Amino acid sequence: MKLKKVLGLVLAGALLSGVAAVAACGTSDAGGVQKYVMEAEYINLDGVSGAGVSSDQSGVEMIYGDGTQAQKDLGWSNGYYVGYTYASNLTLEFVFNADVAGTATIVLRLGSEIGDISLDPTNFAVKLNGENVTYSNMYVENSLMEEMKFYDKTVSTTANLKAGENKLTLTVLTNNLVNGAKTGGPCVDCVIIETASKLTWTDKTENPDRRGAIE
Ligand SMILES: [Ca+2]
Repeated sequence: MKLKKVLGLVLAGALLSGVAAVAACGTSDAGGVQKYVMEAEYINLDGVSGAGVSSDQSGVEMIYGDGTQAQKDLGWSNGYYVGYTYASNLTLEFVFNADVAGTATIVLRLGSEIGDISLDPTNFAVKLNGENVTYSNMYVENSLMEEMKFYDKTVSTTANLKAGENKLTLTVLTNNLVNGAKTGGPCVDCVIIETASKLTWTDKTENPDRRGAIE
């Protein structure tokens, strides 16, 4: 009897915290603006050819992390991120649908393992539906792959989403970010979009498990 009561309380507590969590990541202000998180590890990485500092990786092999709690605790959204972006014209494509046209704030969650880097539109292009998003310099501090620190960088507060399909692309342009000599890019954890438009997309949640498979 006593045990049942305790269990009941624990369950009630879990339910309450569950409700709180849903509310926290749902509508965040009176204007109906919602925050959407698109994980880099769940986009279509097929055909994306990456390169690393000590090893080259492509496609889903560019995903780093195991989705562990420890990795989530490091601040990695969902416990994975995409690295090995050190190739000219490497493009990560985030495709989503908006129910209606509207404006959006776009935030990139980025890290670096190639030293402290400064990203700008000349070495790292951000485009929405083919149009350049002109952002100001993003400084990203160095960290180790296994202890990657991510920083939220706002690239636009006035992005125009169209009704229907939208495509946000991040492209590494030829640069000398690696030791002042070779093309480099950031590690990408996720993209955060805040908008009153209702966004939907399909996550390729199978991506991390496809690593190591011979295809
Ligand atoms: Ca992530």
